[in-house]
Amino acid sequence: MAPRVGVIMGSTSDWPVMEHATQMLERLGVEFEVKVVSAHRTPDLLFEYAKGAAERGLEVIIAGAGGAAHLPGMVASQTPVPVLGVPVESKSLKGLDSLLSIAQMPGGVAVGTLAIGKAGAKNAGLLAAQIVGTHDASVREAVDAFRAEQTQAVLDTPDPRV
Ligand code: RP5
Repeated sequence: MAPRVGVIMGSTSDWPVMEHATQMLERLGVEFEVKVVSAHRTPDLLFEYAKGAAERGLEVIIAGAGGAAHLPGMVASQTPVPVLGVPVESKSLKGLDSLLSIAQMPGGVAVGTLAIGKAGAKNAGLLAAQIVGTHDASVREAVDAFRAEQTQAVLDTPDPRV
C-alpha cells in the first residue's frame, strides 16, 4: 500500500531518535516512508517533498530535527497535511533549542510539537496512528490494543522491585 505517513528528518544523525516513530507505526500497522530532508542543506527537496505530500496520499508528516529546527515549520508552510514535530536532542543545549524552534510557531501555520527525543518520536508515531484511526477502524483497533496491553503491563508488575 502507498505510505500514509511520511517520516522525515534533517539528518541521518536523527535516525536513532526517529526510528522510534517508525517502530510505533510498524506496530500499529500504518504504512510509512522515511527520508532525510534538510531545511538548510536541501531546501529545494524540502519544497518538492512538502508540495507533493497531499497528492501522494500522505495523511500525516512526522518531521524531526535538532538545533535551529526549522524543518517541521517550513514543511507545514507548504502543505495542508498535518505536521507533527519531534525535537531531536542537540549536543550543546540538550534539545531545548529544538523544542523551542518547533513549538514557537507564529500563529497561522500549525505544527503539533511532541516531547524532546525518544518519547516524542514514539508519541509522534502514536499520534499519527490516532489521526489515521479517525477514519480507519483497523488502525483505531490497533491503537486500542496497544493501550490495553500497556495498561495490563503496568497492572502485572505492581511491585517495582520484581
Ligand atoms: C539538524 O541539525 C538535524 O536535524 C540534526 O539534528 C542536526 C545536526 O545534524 P548533523 O550535523 O548531525 O548532520 O539539521
